[in-house]
Amino acid sequence: MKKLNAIIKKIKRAKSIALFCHKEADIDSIGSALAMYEFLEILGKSVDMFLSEQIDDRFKFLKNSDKFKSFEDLSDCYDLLISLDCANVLLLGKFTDYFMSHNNTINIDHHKDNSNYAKLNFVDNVSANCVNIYNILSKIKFKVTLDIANFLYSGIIGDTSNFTNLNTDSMTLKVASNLVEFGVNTNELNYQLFNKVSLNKFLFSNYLKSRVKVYNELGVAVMKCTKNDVEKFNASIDDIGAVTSSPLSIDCVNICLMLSERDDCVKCSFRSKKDYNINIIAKEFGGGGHIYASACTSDKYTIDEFENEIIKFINNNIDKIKII
Ligand SMILES: [Mn+2]
Repeated sequence: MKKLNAIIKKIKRAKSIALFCHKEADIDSIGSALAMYEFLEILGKSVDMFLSEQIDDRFKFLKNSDKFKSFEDLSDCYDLLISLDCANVLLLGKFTDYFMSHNNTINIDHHKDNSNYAKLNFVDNVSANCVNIYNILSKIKFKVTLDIANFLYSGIIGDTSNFTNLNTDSMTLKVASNLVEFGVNTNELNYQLFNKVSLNKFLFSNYLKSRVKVYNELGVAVMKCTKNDVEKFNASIDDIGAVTSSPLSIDCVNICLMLSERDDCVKCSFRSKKDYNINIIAKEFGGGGHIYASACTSDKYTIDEFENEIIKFINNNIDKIKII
């Protein structure tokens, strides 16, 4: 409550506020920003939202999604900066230096391994950062609008994969239930965020799945996506993310990896079933995240080398990765 009061005090004092999502922003980060944007506008603040990249097409149906600004639009005019859903300062991408050099910053996040990099840190390890935003707004008795409810519900179903991930707890469902009472159209948001695909994306996802490699003795599945694949299907980073956890459906698979070539590195995203802490693997390679969903990158290995190194590590440490 003390932290909450401090946040509200900072917000009340500020005239102009900038909101920042993490790079490769997902719907939890974007939903958090859109909800805060509307809340702060209602309070009469001058607000801007910033993204490291262009917003993903899938999120363009959301109100105000066209209001996100890019690094080039950044100026020195903000009294207060707020990062949303960013576990560490490097995830702020191009905005890292700007954020760290400002003397009035707030970090609102839900990652357990958050590095508390802002002047004021509100970190609560709930299922989605949108749950944090909801909790903040409800504690100060702010009346959530239907638009804000839509943003927050979107972030929650994003980070819980529609209430199917292991992070889905009773608080998640209670908050979601409250948001539904504000009139959220769950069916429409579910279609927009999970089921709606273009033919290309449909084919891209089937292509990646068709090339899955299973290490039977380890219970590990690996999918790989090269730059060529992305080009061939005109896919986006988010399209890769949408396929990442799919091999967990396979009965003999406990851990899955999605390796993808990026401009300057290879990224590996991990997902696991209950009883497997894949954060250990991501950390070993300089990354981070959650117990059941983590990621790391490498700028020294090729995609095949990175796969080999990670498989080697899993092979040698499977006893540590398995939660007893
Ligand atoms: Mn999140």
